[in-house]
Amino acid sequence: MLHRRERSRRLQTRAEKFIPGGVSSPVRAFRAVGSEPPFIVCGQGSRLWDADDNEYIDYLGSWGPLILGHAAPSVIATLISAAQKGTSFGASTPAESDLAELILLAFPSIAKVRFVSSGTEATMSAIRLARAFTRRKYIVKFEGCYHGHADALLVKAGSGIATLGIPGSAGVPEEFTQFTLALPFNDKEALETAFSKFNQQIAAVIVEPVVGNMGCVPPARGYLECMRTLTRDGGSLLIFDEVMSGFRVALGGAQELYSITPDLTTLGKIIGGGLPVGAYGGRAEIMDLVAPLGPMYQAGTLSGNPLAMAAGHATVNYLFEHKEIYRQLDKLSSQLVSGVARAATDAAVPVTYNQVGSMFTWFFTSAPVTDWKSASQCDGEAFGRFFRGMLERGVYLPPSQFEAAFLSAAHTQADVEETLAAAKQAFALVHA
Ligand code: KE4
Repeated sequence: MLHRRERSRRLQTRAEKFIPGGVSSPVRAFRAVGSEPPFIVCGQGSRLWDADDNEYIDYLGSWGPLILGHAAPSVIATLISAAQKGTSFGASTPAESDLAELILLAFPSIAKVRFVSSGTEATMSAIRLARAFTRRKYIVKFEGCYHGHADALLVKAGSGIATLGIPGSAGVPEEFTQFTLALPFNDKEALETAFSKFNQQIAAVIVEPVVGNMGCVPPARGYLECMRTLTRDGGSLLIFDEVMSGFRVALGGAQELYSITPDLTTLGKIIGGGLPVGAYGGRAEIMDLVAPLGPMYQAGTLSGNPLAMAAGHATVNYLFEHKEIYRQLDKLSSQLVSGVARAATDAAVPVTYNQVGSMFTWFFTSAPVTDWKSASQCDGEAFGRFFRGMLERGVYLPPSQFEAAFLSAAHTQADVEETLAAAKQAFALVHA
C-alpha cells in the first residue's frame, strides 16, 4: 500500500525556506536512501506517525535515546511534573546529583561526571581534558567512528597507517586536525604502529567501544584489551565514547560488557531520555582539572537542564529497576535480526549483520563487516531499495547503511512478526 506523502512534501517545501535542506541534522534529509523524509508528528511506544497519518514500527528510536520507547509513561509523568516547576534556572539543582549518582553506580570507572547538552560537547570536552591532563597534543580516533562534529574529530584517515588525519569537512583548517590520527578499527597492528611512531606523545585514544556509526560493529576479541594496554603503557588516556552504547548494550555500557576500565567515558542519548544531553566523566584526579576546580575550561547555559535531568533520571532509574529488560531486548532483537537475514537469504540478497544487544545493522554485502573498509563495500543502492520498501510497508529504519538500528522495551513480538513480513516483500524488490 503506497503511503500518502502530500503533507510531508508540503512541510518539506516549507522547511527548506527556513532551514538548510529543511533539516536540523543532515542524515534526516534521507539523501543516503533516495527517499523523501516523512515529517513525524507523534510517537507512542514502538510506533511513529507522520503528517499524512502513516504509521510506522520505529527502529530508529531517535538515534538511540529511546530505549523505553516513545512517550514512556514514567518519563512523561516526571517531565510534566518537572516542567511545571520551570524549564531552566542556570543554577544548581538536586536533579543533576540525582542523575549523576545513578551514572556513577552504573559506571564504576566514573568517580565524577559533568553534564553538557550534546554528545559532541561531551567528546569535545573529554578530548580537551585529556590534553590538559597529559599535556600532550595527539589524539587517536578510528575510521568509521563518529564522535560528534568538533573540528579536531572531523577528519578523514590520512593515506597509509598512522598518518595524520586530513579535514573531513569544509571549514576545518588542516591545523585543527594536524594532531589527529585516524586508524582502522579492529586493527591491533595499526594501533601498535601508531604508539611506537608517536611514542609518549599521544594524549588519548577515543573509541566507540561498540561502533554504531559505520553501522553496528563490535570490537574483535582482545582488541579493546590491546587498546587498554597500549594506552596505559604509553601514558595516554583511553576515552570510551559511550554516547550510543551507554545504558544500551548493558546497564554499564560496553565497559561492563567487555570488562574494560577506560580513563574517561562520554555519555548521551539514553541519559537524557530524549532530551538534549551529554556527559563526560572519569577518575577524580582527571575530572578535578575541570573548572572551577582546575584550569580546563568548559561551560554551558543549559548544561544539567532540569527537564533533561528529569527525563534522563526517569529513564535510567527505570532501567535500574527493570534490569531484565536487557535480556528481553537481546532475545527479541536476535529474533528480529536473524529473521530479516533469513528473509534476505531466501530472496538471494547478500546480507550480513552485526548485533550487540538491541543495537544492530543489516549490511548489504556478503562479507563480514569488521571495520570501515569492509563496511564501505556495502551495496548502498540495494540498501536504499530495501529501506524504501520497508518504509512503504510501515517499518522505519535508520536512513543510512552506516547507522545502527535499535529495538526498545516497547517493541513486541507482534512488531517483530509484522517487520519480518514486510522484509520478505521488501527484499523481493531489491533486485526488481
Ligand atoms: P550529538 O552531538 O549528536 O548529541 O552526539 C554526537 C555523537 C557522539 N558519539 C557517538 C558515538 C554518537 O553516535 C554521536 C551521534 N550519533 C548520531 C547518530 N549516529 C547522531 C545523529 C545525527 O547526527 O543526526
